[in-house]
Amino acid sequence: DTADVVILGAGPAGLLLGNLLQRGGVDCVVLERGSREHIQTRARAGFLAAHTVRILRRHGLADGLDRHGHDHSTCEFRSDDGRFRLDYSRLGRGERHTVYPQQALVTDLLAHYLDAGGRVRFTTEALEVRDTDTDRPTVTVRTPDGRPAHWRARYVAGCDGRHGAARRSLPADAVRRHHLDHGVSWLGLLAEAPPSLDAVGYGVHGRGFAGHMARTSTVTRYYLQCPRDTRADDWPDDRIWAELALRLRTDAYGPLHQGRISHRGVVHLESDVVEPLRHGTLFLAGDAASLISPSAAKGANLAVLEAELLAEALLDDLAHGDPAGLDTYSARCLDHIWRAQEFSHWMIGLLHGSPGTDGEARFRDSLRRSRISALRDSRAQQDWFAEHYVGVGAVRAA
Ligand code: RFL
Repeated sequence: DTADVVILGAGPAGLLLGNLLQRGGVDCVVLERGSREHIQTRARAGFLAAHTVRILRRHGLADGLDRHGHDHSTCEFRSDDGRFRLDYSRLGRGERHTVYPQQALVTDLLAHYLDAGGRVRFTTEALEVRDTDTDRPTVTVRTPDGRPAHWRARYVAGCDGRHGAARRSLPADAVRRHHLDHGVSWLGLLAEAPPSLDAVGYGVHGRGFAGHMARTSTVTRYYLQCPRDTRADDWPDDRIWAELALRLRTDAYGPLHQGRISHRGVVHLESDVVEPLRHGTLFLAGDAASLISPSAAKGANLAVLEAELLAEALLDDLAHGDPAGLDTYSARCLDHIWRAQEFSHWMIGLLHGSPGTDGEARFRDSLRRSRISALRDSRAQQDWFAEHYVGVGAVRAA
């Protein structure tokens, strides 16, 4: 089988790329390990940056989020020092988030792509990408009936996430990997309950961080910092609600709407970046290029930004014979990626205490407390926060 561009992975990155290439008249195919049902129900992100929404609107792919998404512009911090709110639509660049579940975005992108005649192969796992230093790279896959098959391409776009085949196929001596384990784990929860605050809630507590994020009018995402060796099943619903109540200080600030916990999973806060995002005719985008801890809700937004840059560069090359965009793709993305990584890392420091009671733990806790009070009191700090919190990647001065 052949295609000009073989795209690995039908997440936000792969499907946006597929849409843009298909419209540009490029022969492409998306190979996805999971089933259609799997990708359309996999709940992950929900907060889309203003820049992400602009990209989706520019390409006519925002009908679902314009109909069902809702604006979000406030976060609330609760700590030993009381609580305060920031309305970030009145700070920084005055931008808002749009809350729209990632699985709904994936469903929309897939529908648009198929409507335009796009090709997808579900339950088709990429195993290896070979000959990436030639102009005929080959992807070896396992087909739905378990047999091996090969796809030949002019370019391969690795949008298959951190554990995908694209990353695995990079020669060790051709890329540098940067990795940081933040030493923090979260229990990620979905509750069948309406949001309890009209804000993102950040509970900073001696027992650990707790977070509240709206998803829809009937579903709320919560996070609870947990020990690294936690198994999700260790936490029955009652224990979850009791711990959320403590850390979000419901005795002082009012109760949470409770409901069945429909999903629980442990997320280790880790970040990594592969540099460069290219080897020959293989390009990486989204989580395959850079994993970012979910502390600042940047992952899906970076995936969309990178997919648009990659689509433009591939179209320039394939339709107009101009490879300049492909040559600068990695450097342009890395600029955005490192800015997002830096902010995300800062957020981790803002939200988490240190385990232990020694002098170092006390020192770090005091730094965190001071970081929160600066955010509460300094308008300059609030503007900086708002710009990076709702922005994605490198935001250049106008
Ligand atoms: P995805 O979405 O993981 O899609 C990759 C696709 O590739 C498939 N795949 C393969 N296909 C073929 N062959 C293989 N060998 C394959 N291996 C994998 C997979 O089945 C999948 O369909 O990557 P993409 O497109 O790069 O998008 C990245 C985002 O999904 C991710 O960054 C975000 O979900 C991160 N994230 C958040 N990002 C935000 O911008 N805002 C948020 O509010 C937010 N919340 C979150 C998050 C991630 C979370 N988790 C689970 C880590 C909350 C959580 C809990």
